[in-house]
Amino acid sequence: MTRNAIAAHAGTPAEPLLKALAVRLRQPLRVAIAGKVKAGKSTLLNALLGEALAATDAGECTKILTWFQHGSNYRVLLQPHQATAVEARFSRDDGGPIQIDLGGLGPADVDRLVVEWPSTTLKNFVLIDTPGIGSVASEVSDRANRFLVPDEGRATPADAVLYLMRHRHRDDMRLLEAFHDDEVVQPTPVNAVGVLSRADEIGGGKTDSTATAAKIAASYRHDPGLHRVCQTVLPVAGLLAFTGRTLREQEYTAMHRIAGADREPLAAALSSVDRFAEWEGVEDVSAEERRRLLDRFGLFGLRLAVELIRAGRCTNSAQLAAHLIEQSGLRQLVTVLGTQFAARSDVLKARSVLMALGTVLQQLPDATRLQGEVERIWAGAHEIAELRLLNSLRLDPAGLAAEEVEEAERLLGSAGTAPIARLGLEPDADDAEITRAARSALDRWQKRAESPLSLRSTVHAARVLLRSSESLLAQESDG
Ligand SMILES: Nc1nc2c(ncn2[C@@H]2O[C@H](COP(=O)(O)OP(=O)(O)OP(=O)(O)O)[C@@H](O)[C@H]2O)c(=O)[nH]1
Ligand SMILES: [Mg+2]
Repeated sequence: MTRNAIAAHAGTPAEPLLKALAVRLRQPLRVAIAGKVKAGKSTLLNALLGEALAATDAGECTKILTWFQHGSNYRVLLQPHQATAVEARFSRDDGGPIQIDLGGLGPADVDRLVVEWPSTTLKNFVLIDTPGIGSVASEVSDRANRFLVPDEGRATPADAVLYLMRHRHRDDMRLLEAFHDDEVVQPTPVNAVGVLSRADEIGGGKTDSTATAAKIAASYRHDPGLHRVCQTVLPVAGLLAFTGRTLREQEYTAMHRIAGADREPLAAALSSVDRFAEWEGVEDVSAEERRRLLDRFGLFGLRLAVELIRAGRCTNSAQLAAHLIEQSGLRQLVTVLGTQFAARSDVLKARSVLMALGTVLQQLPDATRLQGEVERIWAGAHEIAELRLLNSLRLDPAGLAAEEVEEAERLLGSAGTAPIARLGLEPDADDAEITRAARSALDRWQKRAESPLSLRSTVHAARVLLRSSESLLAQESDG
């Protein structure tokens, strides 16, 4: 399709754009990490990468849109506004975040940075770190807003979005709703996943914080406002995940010494950040080391590590690392990324490309034929019909009862695109069970589609679901 379009527009102003779109189809899925200022975006990105590439806390680079993509060499490109990209100098100390030299430019002069880095995660996803929305400098958040919620008619450069929220905030809701303004152009529940970030801090960093965060996230999942705009909300403590993935032997040794202190003074020291910083109770752990441990673990992480070591559940650094990662919720997030984003990668990318292609074609005088082709692809691709229905059911149940909506969403892949997930079967279901369930879904939706009593919107939804059931049956008989 893009090849046809390129041939038809050779030599016209559209050609370079169309070529760029063709390249895009061959690249990994682009996932933007968005959210308000200091939501923990860069820390989560580093946790996903397993190394500290993105700058956290202060620094100019936190105010610039930064793309992290796989490359065989280490390279940083700086793209100024309305000028050609140049290679930027960078340095990195001892596994810390990369320091990028902006060559005398300020954050406002830079459109984006592209960091190319050899990384397994980046082979599957391009990760895009966005500046905090609602930051003090309004021009910074404007830039992030423009990127995530672009002008009407322009496709967003990201195929999917992880939206970090620290607690439900009016601004979060506004932004998420803006995502949803246009079902076709903006990120929608299909490609937006909510993250209740810095989950360890919820409930004052008590050791049951993550359980509290899980409860809050579950209640968000059933919140009709949020359900409309992102498919699920997961609690994640990015800092614990990052520290777990990069834990050093000497950090374990220091935590082991701390855990060996007398119970009462230790508990008092762990009651606040200041107390821990001032505490002189362990000879071999200096004030500087304590400050560093606070940065790495957070108060909750310190308490957790002490508890685990004292209980004899972590006797080496690998075990402590594994516990931190487990508590962080990173595994669940990666699973969702895999089932919701990676499994749909092709269709999400195709969706972005088709949207962009439609926009390019609208601007050309002689494009009617190609535009017709784009529209036919839109209408004909069942995967795209599934995504659209999944989105629209969140807004309007199309005359279906609540249980039917639940079944329909699952069948459309809301909980994963594997047949077992779509049919809501147990993981050990055998082929015969899958076939039986698919056939029964097919019968049900066929009845709905053919019933003279069904509304038009119900008929439309039932037809899409019918095709989804058919393709599950076909997959089973092929396999
Ligand atoms: N306790 C705790 N602290 C966190 C967590 N994630 C991030 N932080 C801390 O929160 C601060 C901000 O984190 P960043 O990752 O820079 O947040 P950001 O959203 O990228 O911030 P901006 O880019 O400036 O908007 C840092 O001090 C982090 O150490 C977390 O899961 N738990
Ligand atoms: Mg940041």
